[in-house]
Amino acid sequence: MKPLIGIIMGSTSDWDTMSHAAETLDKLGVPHEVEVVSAHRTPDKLFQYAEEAEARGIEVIIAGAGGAAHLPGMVAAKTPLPVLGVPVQSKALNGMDSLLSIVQMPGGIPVGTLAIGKAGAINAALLGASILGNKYSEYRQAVVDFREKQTETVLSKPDPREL
Ligand code: RP5
Repeated sequence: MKPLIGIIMGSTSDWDTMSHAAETLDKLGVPHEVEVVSAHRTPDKLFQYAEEAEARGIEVIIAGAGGAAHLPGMVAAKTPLPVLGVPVQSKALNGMDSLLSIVQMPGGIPVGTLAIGKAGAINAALLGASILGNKYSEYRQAVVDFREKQTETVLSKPDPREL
């Protein structure tokens, strides 16, 4: 199936985090692609990816980056598609640098920014699927089912000592 969500990241070192977005989309059955696209190491590739994504059929872009994390903002500047940013936890500043770089976009070019690290990657996938769910009923249903299963899991084991 043609990918509807593009997961991109600034470096292969971001994969530990961004793999959680891909795994979540796998669970939801949402077709996606994964690629390293660096704002500062491969700037021309970044422009090309952002400019061509919509025409290739991509409808949502999830962009993860760490440190001085330009990738989500620069991609958002070059495409009208919704861009969801995942701040990767950096070693030096624990991801606060990534978070502030991604979330503090000046008015005019939004990046929907998620939490730092694994939680942000999972939620970016869920939010991406919800966005697709406005158009594709199967992905809306997949998100509803995911939530129901999550609720059942919590309710079925209320005593943490039994986990
Ligand atoms: C950013 O720099 C990447 O998104 C990554 O989080 C960070 C460090 O990259 P590496 O030096 O590990 O390749 O561009």
